[in-house]
Amino acid sequence: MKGAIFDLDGVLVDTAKYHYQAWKRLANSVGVEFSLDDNEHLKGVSRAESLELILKKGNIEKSAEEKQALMDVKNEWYLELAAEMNPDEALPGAIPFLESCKSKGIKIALGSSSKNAPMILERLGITHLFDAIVDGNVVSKSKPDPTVFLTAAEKLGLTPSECIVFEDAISGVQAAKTGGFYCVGIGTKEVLPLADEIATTLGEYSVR
Ligand code: B16
Ligand code: MG
Repeated sequence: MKGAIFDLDGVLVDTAKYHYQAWKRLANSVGVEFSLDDNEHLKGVSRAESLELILKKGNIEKSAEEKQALMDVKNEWYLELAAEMNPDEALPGAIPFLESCKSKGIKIALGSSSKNAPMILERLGITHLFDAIVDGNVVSKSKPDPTVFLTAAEKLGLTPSECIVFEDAISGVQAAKTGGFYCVGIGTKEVLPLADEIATTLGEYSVR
């Protein structure tokens, strides 16, 4: 492995629970039920496409302006929940794993769908560890499209076969595999059957 590409939410930091809470509140506010299982299909998916999935589930039509207002309110709720975040909310083993990659000369990139990624990296105090940051502000095609990971590899000056992608989302594992990457799924085999291997956390992966 010459390069390691990390998803953010659910791999490096425990923000997936905040996305879930904010989407559930938003869905319920427009009369749509929203379960943990529904949430699995939103992980890694952009804000706009996540809203489309919720509206589709409820058979709800909204104008472009109404959709923008709903996305804004969801993000406001998400940011309220994430406001108190500090380095303790990095997932187990995540920061030591990034540091050990760095010390071995492995290039490090972020491959996230989130437009809030730069703020979250700052809160965790880990921005300086990244050689490249590709997020929802840079790439408009959302996972499962592989563009986010292909752009990250390109920015590192590496090919997909020289990199490993670490992902917790069904859409993200699909994106990595479509892009030609080896993919470590952070989670369970049941949820992420397409991953090349599974680890519960990055801490668990680093000790192998
Ligand atoms: P935002 P990741 C993704 O981040 C999240 O998994 C997904 O739940 C979220 O909707 C998406 O970012 C967009 O996030 O609303 O902050 O722009 O897992 O690709 O790091
Ligand atoms: Mg994720």
